[in-house]
Amino acid sequence: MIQLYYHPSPNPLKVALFLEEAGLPYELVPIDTRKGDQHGAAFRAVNPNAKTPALVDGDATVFDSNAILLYLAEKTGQFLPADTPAARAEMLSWLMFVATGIGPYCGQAVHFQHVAPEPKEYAVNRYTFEAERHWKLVDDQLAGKPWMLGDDYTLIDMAVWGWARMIPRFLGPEGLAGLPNVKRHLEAINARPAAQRAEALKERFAFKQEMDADALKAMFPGNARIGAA
Ligand SMILES: N[C@@H](CCC(=O)N[C@@H](CS)C(=O)NCC(=O)O)C(=O)O
Repeated sequence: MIQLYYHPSPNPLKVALFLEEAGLPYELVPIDTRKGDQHGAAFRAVNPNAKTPALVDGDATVFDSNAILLYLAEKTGQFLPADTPAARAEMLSWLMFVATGIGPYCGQAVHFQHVAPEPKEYAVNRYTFEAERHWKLVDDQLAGKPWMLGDDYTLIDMAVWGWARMIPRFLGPEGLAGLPNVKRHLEAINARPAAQRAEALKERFAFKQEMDADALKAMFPGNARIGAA
């Protein structure tokens, strides 16, 4: 049985979506990052980077959400583009774009807008600008086609969905208005039963909601070096 180390946040959600879409049996191992579970020895043995998600499948252990998506797609042969060098090149390009662009810039845009102490104008501007620029590239890619790679729903659509759900949190309540193709794509995935099941997984656990001093310490241990909360 596959074990998904899970917290109801954007990167684990993409993997949950894949597992639900593929109909693979799996169990959840909750990692409450606001309580510091990610730093425990048991989880660090699975993911030395101490972040969710991670996945164990028999003797295979894989961490980093986009690596997990590729692992599952290759394992099952599902949600992959055509098996040609050109189609695989396009898929890998967008997967790495999500891994190195969408994820980090959106994550930092959330962090600096909602968590970081003042002064933060420079960082808010930089990460919000870059997040918006990345989403405009996704919007352009989706123009005139239903899915990121064309006519077929693939792992790239799932990778994009994890963070697209959060756009209002870092581009504001009207953030999707300037991204009509992203909005249409997000709504199409949200309407899928697998996405609704993935979103509902959080109801199974009582994850900590408060971003109190202990949660800040668990999630941003580097703050201690500068005496920040
Ligand atoms: N590159 C990693 C990033 C993972 C990541 O930042 N996960 C967040 C949740 S979306 C997390 O576990 N945060 C807790 C922490 O940083 O302590 C991936 O794509 O899986």
